[in-house]
Amino acid sequence: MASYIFRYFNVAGFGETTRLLLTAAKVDWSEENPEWPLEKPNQPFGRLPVLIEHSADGSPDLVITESGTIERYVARTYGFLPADPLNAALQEQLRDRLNDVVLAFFAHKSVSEGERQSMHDKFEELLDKVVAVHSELLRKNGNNGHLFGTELSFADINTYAFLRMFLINPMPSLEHSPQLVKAKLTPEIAKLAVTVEADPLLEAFVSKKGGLAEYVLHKSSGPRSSDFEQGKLDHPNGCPVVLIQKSSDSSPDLVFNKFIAMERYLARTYGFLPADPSQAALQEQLHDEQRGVMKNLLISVAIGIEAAQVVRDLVFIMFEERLEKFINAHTELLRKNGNTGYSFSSTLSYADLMIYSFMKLVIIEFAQSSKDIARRFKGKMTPELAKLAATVEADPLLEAYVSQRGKFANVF
Ligand SMILES: N[C@@H](CCC(=O)N[C@@H](CS)C(=O)NCC(=O)O)C(=O)O
Repeated sequence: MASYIFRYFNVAGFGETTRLLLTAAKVDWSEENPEWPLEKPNQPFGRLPVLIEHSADGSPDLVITESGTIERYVARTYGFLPADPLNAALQEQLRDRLNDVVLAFFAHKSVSEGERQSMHDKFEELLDKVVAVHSELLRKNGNNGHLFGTELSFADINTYAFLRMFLINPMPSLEHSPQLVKAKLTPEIAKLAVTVEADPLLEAFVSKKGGLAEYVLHKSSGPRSSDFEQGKLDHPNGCPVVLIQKSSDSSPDLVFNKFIAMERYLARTYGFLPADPSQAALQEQLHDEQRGVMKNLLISVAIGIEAAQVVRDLVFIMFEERLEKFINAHTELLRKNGNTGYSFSSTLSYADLMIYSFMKLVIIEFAQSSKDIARRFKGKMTPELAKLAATVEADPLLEAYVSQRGKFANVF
């Protein structure tokens, strides 16, 4: 098997896709960071990157330059680009378009103050377009975190490299880019980033160079998860959870002790509730309905054995009716959304998280305290809701949660 030397500067830049491809291809390769401009005359076109291939049979080394050419050569050789020209072209055009965005970014940095704004607008226009096109392609591909098919491809790697270049450790000239690019990320693109990083072929790369999760999982410029603390209120009747958002300046910490306010604040801040009020209300009303079911359920548990049988029966019937309505309405919603496992569109939303945690509470936690209710609830479960549970748990955004708290979807 051939081995490789990859020559580039010690930055992501035009080299990151090739590094990722060589890593994913599991070939023998090393990197050289030449002294510059001392080594400039020794490069075929006086610029980097350059790839040197030592063949296994002793034939002369192959030296190629131009980042796009190198990337395609490695991608084709190791099966990250399809052999079929049309399907390959569909991926290659994405790479060229991403490259245009990078060039537009550098162009706006290098012009005079007077021209900067219009060049910046041009860069943003190109960036918005690639974000929209990539997000649409990801949705069309079933939002599985891949742009094409179900496996890591040239297009996935390229897009991921683009994100790394702007988000992680940018060069001095990319100084303000992380906030700008981060603000434009869509859930589909964030999912691509976590999916690419979770690919075993890239394990070595990610563990050596660090991952993007911290950057892409927080789409807004709101606080990071590390800025939160879960506190305990000395509450006489339980409900001890409180969320404290620590302030980074001298302003006071923000303390929430009402579940709904807390959940909606987080959901809005991190893009799990749409900004559009009517779209958000569609999700919020589901939660309000779920609270109604929960209240009925708690009454039927609290009423205990002291109450007359007829009262207990009545309360239980009311609970079951409301529960059935709730389950049917949500099942219908899932069907209307193409039974993708998501309640709305093709990404994780507040509604998905709400119904998931409700099912978990009633089926798993009630199995300890109120076996009968847990059994009845489970009996009413529909395939659509079971799929939602599995989809939520398979979402890379919840990987850390699931690995810590276990899978609930196995119950079905
Ligand atoms: N079109 C070339 C551009 C290469 C390029 O601009 N390389 C820069 C680094 S990103 C370089 O070598 N700069 C040093 C120099 O020009 O002396 C490619 O995509 O490979």
